[in-house]
Amino acid sequence: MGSKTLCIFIFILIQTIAIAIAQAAGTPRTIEVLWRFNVLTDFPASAAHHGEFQVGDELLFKYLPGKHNVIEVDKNGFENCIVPPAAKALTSGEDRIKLTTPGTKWFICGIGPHCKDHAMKIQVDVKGPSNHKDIIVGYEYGWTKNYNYQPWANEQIFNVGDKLVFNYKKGKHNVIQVDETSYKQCIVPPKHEALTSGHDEVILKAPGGVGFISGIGKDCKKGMKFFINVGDNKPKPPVSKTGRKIVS
Ligand SMILES: [Cu+2]
Repeated sequence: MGSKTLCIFIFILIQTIAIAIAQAAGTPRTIEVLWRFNVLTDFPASAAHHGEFQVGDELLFKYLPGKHNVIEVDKNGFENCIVPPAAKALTSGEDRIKLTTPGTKWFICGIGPHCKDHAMKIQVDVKGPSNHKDIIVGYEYGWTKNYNYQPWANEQIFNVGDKLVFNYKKGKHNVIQVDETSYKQCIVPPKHEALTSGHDEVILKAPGGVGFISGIGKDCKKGMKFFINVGDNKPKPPVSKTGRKIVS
């Protein structure tokens, strides 16, 4: 391999890694909108392909300059195709609009009857930054026998909205949500719903104590159980290094 080839190879490698890191970090994206007749019906499908819109993302409206324009409006303006008197129309044909706040945004074309008769309008739901996290039970070991889950659980911080992910071989184990007594004594409650997919996700919906066990064979007695305290996700008073609350 010549040194030039090697250089190109390394260059591509670095770029690939950079893109992968950017995607993993949820870096703001630019989402193209083909701004044309019937975009109202076209857009949702192409938008769904991108997943949820996040604060920081940017919309790029593409069209032939002079043919159309882009005006941000309110809900009423969107539904009734009303161009506000003081509206600032974007007209470049490659108009970029940064989504800076969460909530619903509305855009219409202000030329002729394009909005009313040709469905040149879109609605975009922008999600705010989320502090909910995915918590993989047992890290890379997953949900398995002969792993002591309580120490693992004690190392985590659980809050309402967080998602627990149980990974295991389907059929080998399952996941049952239980109370503290059932957790301690490995009792499968008579009325229960077991998760059995092998990749089970549980969103923590309420604050307080909750336990999880495997209801198969001796799984629970062999350590497949843990009990956690779910926080309410509200800001806490500062805690000193010794773990005591600071009283002012
Ligand atoms: Cu138009």
